[in-house]
Amino acid sequence: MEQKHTWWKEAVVYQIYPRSFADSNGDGVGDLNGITAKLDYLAGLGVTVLWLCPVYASPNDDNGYDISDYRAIQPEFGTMADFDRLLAQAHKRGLRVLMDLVVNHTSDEHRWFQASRSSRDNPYRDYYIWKDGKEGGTQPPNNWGSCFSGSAWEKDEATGQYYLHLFSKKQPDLNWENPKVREEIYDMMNWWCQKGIDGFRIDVAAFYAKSNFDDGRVAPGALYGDFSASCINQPRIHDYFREMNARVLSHYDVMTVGETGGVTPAQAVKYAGLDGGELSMVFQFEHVDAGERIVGKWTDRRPQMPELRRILNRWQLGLADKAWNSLYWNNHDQPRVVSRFGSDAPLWRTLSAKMLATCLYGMQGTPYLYQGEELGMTNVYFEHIEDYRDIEVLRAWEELRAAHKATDEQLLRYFAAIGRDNARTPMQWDTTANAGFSAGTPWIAVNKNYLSINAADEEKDPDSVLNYYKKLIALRRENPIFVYGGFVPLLEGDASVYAWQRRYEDRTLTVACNFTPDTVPCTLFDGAAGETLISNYHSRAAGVLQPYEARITLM
Ligand code: TEU
Ligand code: CA
Repeated sequence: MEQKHTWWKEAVVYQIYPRSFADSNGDGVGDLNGITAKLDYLAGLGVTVLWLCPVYASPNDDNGYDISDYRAIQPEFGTMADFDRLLAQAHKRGLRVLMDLVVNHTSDEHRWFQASRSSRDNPYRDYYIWKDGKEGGTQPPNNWGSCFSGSAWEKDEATGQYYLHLFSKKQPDLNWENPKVREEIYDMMNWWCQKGIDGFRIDVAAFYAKSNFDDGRVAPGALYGDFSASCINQPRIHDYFREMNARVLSHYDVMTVGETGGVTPAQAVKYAGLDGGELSMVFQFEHVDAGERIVGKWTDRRPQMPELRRILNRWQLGLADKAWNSLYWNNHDQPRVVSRFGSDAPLWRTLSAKMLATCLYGMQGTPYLYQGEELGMTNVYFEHIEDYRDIEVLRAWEELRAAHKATDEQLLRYFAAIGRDNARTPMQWDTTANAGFSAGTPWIAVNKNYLSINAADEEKDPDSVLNYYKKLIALRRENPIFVYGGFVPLLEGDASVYAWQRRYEDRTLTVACNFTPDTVPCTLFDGAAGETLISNYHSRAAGVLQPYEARITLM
């Protein structure tokens, strides 16, 4: 099928982690009014859609991904009136707004779960997944481990049964088999759509359907079984998304992006096929999961470009004319891309951040920009466990130490390399106290490098990462080939250079990125009559790409 032209294919999405974006009242926590105050900055960047990580009422066990009321705003973030004002002010500037939809699980403090756990025969019991334990109820129903360490089952003494939580025990999984649960969710989604939001980013969208409750495979050295074979991409999931589409999404001009860890390109075509029966697009994880893992998800090894290329080319070609790709390096769960795939050493940071940007915006799909990525913000390199706030890191620290799976020093190295808090340190606005994020004490430490990496300085510097992003985003807006051009891989055996072409009508874009700090041979741009649209170097050298050089030409 041909790619039909739609606004969400042409969009550039900017992801906001509200806790860490801008604090308007000095309590150390970013908030809605803080975001509203920065809308001109965002519009100036050229992005067209904002995605807000959860701003709903939540006890904050997992920073808002544990929701206790889907129709209320977290008081730390402001009020519903503040939200309405943010939405109106964003729309006034031509910025659309996506909400985060977290409906694989609720908070254990949600009134549904409070009722559900109160007795075995209350009307909300089947809103969640309850099972008898094994061995006279003393052992969990199966061996599954939770994403945040420990068993995925918690025994609830009130009724003697176990409930399922694939994430923390304060995030009980909803029972999607129950049509009443689905109706409640569709009602709530319709309520937000009627408020005028422009779509949803859908949290752990591949996990809703559970096919069986058999023990999972235990990886070598792992403490628990893997739930994937029973809980990820199970056949019923597509019934749910087709139903959600019919009951909610198809009634509005909205976009959706499903967070689908564990999908292959073939599965993505089912979720995000061009027939539009389910979702607009999905987030795949293969490229951010590249590279060797040491203990569970933890590692400090760096992935190599050829593996990244194999993965990304497979997605570009696998979805071509069948579905639509999302393009991202960063989000609130990932380390900073310049630290992981580029180099944050002062000599290379700006060049490699621009190279990575060129690479992403040169592909086909909708790009997602995570707050601070446009500045080339880096990992924070916390040295002490006390610096961390993320439940995933804190639980892994406890569990892996107790089980002697790694030394303290190794764990701190892994967390520094890939821990989620690397993405969650405050946005670096300027050189004033706390990087201009807050007049109070930030809930998590500011990266010490804010004096040299911040938006105010980068606005003024024509060679900054920020101004490079503005240029890339403008190029995409002005040249439909960036959005709709087909993808043709080049130099597939090269160890250092990732290159491809895009073709649209009678034009050709050539994109090449040197992923190394070395000067490497490359003749792609020699003698070609193409016009350079963008590069992170002012001049070219014949026969080579310079360290971390990236270039896009148009013929
Ligand atoms: O993340 C889901 C997910 O599978 C992972 O990315 C997860 O963050 C972790 O890295 C597992 O090792 C989503 C949200 O993006 C994340 O912030 C939430 O913690 C999680 O769902 C639960 O709602
Ligand atoms: Ca605040």
